Parts: sequence; C-alpha cells; structure tokens
Amino acid sequence: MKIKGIKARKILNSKGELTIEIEVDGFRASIGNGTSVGKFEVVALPPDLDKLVELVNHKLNKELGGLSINSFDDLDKIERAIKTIDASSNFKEIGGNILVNLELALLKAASENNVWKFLDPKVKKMPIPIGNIVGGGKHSGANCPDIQEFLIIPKTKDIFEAVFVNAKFHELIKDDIIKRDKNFNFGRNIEGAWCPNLNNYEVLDMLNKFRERIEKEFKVKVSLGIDLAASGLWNGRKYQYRNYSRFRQKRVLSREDQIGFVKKLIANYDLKYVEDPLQEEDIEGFKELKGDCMIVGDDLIATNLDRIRLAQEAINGVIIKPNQIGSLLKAKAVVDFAKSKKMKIIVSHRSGETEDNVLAHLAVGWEADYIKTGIVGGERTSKLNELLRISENL
Ligand code: 2PG
Ligand code: MG
Repeated sequence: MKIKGIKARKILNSKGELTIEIEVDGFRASIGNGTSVGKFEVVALPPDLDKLVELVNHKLNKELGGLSINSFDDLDKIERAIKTIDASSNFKEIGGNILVNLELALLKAASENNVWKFLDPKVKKMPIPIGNIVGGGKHSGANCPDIQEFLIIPKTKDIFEAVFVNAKFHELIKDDIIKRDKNFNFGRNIEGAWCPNLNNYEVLDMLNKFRERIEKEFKVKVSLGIDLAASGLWNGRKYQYRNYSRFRQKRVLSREDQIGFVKKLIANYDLKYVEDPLQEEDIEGFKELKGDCMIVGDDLIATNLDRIRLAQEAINGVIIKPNQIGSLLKAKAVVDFAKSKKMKIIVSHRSGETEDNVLAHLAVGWEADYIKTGIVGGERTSKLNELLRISENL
C-alpha cells in the first residue's frame, strides 16, 4: 500500500490521561502508557502533545506520504525517515508511542486490519492470556499489597477456555475477598484487578486455596505468578514494603533479603511465573533466582536488544512492550533473540491502555507464548475478545 495521509489526534487512555492516536488512510492505532515505567525505556510521549500532533499532521505527513509499505521489513523506511526528525537515543523529541502507533496504523492499513496475518500467515499457536486477579504496588492504593500483580496462568491451549477461566477466577474470588477484608468495596485498580486491604501473604494464601476450587469446577489446572515490579519498591539501597506480612506493617529488605523472600514465595506457593523480582539493574540477582520457575524481565530488559543480550543468562522469559523501545522492528528483534535462546515471550499491554485491540495481533503474529492484558474493563477485554476472533481463523 502507498501512504495517502497520516494524521494524529489527542484521545483519552483508560486512566483518563491524554495520549495520541495515529491514523493512516483511515486506519487508527494507539498503544498504552505505563505507570511503573522503567529507567531503560525511551520517552513515551514528550509533554507538549499539541506540538506532536502538529509535527505528525504536517512534517511526517509530508515526508512519509507516498511511501509504500508492503511487508513488515518496509517499516525500516519509516524508521530511517524518523531518525532524521529525532536522532536522540530515547526519542525524547517525538516519543516511542508516536512511532509505534504510526507503525501499527501502517500495518493495519497495509493488511486491512489483518495485522497478525500480515506478520505471519503461518502461525500455529495462540498466546495464552495471563490474568491479573489482585493488584497492589504503583497500580493500586497505599492499603493494598506491595506486589504489583498477582497473576494466574490457565494450563490449557484452548484460547476460549483460557479467557473464560481467567474471567471466572476473577469474578468468583470476590466472595472470598469479602470474607477476608471487611472494608472491601469491590475496589479495582487501573488494570481491573481487585485491590483489597490485604497483605502479600494473605493474597497468596487466598489465591492458592481458591485455585483448587476453580481447578475442580472448570477442570483446568491454574498456575500462580506475580509481578513484583521491584524497581518500584527499591529506594536506591533497599526494598521498602508497606504491608509486608501484616496489614500496615512496614518492612525494609536488603538485596539479599529480597532474594530470600522471593525464593520462599516461589517454594511456598509453587509460583510458576515471577516478573521483575528485583530492581531493574540487578542482573546478577536475577541469575540467583533462575530455576524451575519462569523468571521474567520487564523493566530489566525494556524490550531492548542490548539489555537482553546482557541479561540472557538471568531470565527465561521476557516481556515485550513495543513502546518501551519505540520501534516495532526493534521489538521484533528482541522477540527473535529471545526465541533463539529458548526464552518464553510475553507480549504485554501497559497499565494505561486504549480500546485498540492490535496488541492481540502482535501477540499472535509473533507467536508469543503468553499475552498480558489485565483482566476486565473494555480496554482489557478488547484484546481478549480479539484473540477469540483471530482464533477462528487459525
Ligand atoms: C507491568 C505493566 C503492565 P506498567 O509492569 O508489567 O502491567 O505496568 O504499564 O505500569 O509499566
Ligand atoms: Mg511488569
């Protein structure tokens, strides 16, 4: 396809913040923004959004208009042109979200909304959704647990079953939360996960017990996982907890204590997935945790090929968030490298999302093992529902 027109507009994300969507020949794309943003990420959006809209509508529209995009690799033409506008290493002038949204809109236009097929028409498997059941950390209020995400992974290859079991787990556990937290008002955090006034252990105990009920009722095994988003707990020297093992019990852990704490959680709760257990610079610490449990790098890697090369011995799973690096080509290079090292691929949303469902297409087209897309709320279910639609064609 030949680009006829590129347009940008300000829209709202799920947190009510302004973000920018890009439209190419009538096809729109917008990817999310983070709340717990890692230090190795590029700038998502520079502060002056009006200036960005202007830049896209005039300069980019003029310079890129007429270019042909007929394959994923053709995005290179776009990335080279962008470099002449913003040559900084962290895209501080133009922002990672603008670049990724532009590329996604181009892929939508080139494929008439069949992005997954455009990426790889021969894909054979669907990514399994990881459900975010209970939340804490930076995604929730101060009386919630310190761990950012308490996750479940249904052990099934049937995508409908996986989506359904995650949703049922989230819906039915509400009654158990009410029993444990008398002040619970059905509060949900920015990703739709419940955020009760409970400490980290209480939540894990509850999930562990509850999963037995779900496994029996729906005949699907369910694994537990967590995203500690530990850079958010790190003050530069220690890890700071506010609801450690009792509600409102403050606790400070050294690096060694944190490693011991995570090892205990993995053993005691049979965790199969642990994301960012340590702060984003501690590659050596991640190595100490590697074992049977999947140890996943999010802030640690920031979808950056140099970072994953450095940390390749330290993790066996990697989060892919295209706006962390501001380039679909670079994100794909991380996917390819991770696959060559037999790591698991988890394509992930951000905590501030839009209703765009294109993330589901990336996860399918890149044959990711898992997709993280929260749990409920239109901006989360839009991706899950799109997975169900895509699966009809596989
Ligand atoms: C994470 C993400 C998504 P954020 O830490 O994995 O859940 O959060 O988008 O706030 O970085
Ligand atoms: Mg994370």
